Amino acid sequence: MEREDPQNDSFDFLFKIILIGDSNVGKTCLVQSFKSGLFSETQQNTIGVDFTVRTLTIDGRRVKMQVWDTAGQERFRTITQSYYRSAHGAMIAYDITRRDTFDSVLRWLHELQRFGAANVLTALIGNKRDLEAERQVQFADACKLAEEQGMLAALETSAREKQSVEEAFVMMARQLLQQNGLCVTPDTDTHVLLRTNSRAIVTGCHGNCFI
Ligand SMILES: Nc1nc2c(ncn2[C@@H]2O[C@H](COP(=O)(O)OP(=O)(O)OP(=O)(O)O)[C@@H](O)[C@H]2O)c(=O)[nH]1
Ligand SMILES: [Mg+2]
Repeated sequence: MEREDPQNDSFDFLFKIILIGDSNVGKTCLVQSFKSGLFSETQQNTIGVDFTVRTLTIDGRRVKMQVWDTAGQERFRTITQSYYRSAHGAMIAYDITRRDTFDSVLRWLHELQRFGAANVLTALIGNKRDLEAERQVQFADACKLAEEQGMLAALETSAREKQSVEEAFVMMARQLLQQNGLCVTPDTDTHVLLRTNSRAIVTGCHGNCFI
């Protein structure tokens, strides 16, 4: 996979990804890390929905990722729900140091099922894995939930340490390419990552393209 060429805005595929989950789990920081590699300790709460774009090159195809970063605060729920319908993929994020944010995941999933497209691809993202000493959610519990709910994968990330953030978006892009009939070659970096803090739940076309 190559980095984005800012001079070239052409693309072969356009995928819309929505980030949902409780307030302060780190959705905006994850998007910023994906977009620019930057992290902010004093990130403001999102008002409504923010929009970011980054084009990835995967197996020679230019894949434009339109990322919709939604507000987790309850008062924005009506606005954020209106963005669900057009999403091809959804990342449901929780904070590994706050059990209540993990307990909310099912509620977010139900909202997605209610307002989103029927075949929307979902991944479960446990963020802030740099705060291991404060961990309240075991990765095994996340894998179990993701499996029960037919999600693509469970991953743990750190926006602060830039751990597995890029991989999470690339994984979504690869699976969406596969759904469009393209069998993409496995990513060697993702291969290593998936053995440690991530588990692919759904296997891809022609066997398993992730693990
Ligand atoms: N230690 C640590 N802190 C993080 C990480 N990601 C985000 N944070 C912090 O968590 C807080 C909330 O991050 P945001 O990205 O604003 O959370 P959000 O989910 O977008 O919140 P809303 O916009 O209200 O829905 C900020 O203080 C961030 O600095 C991470 O990976 N590790
Ligand atoms: Mg935010």
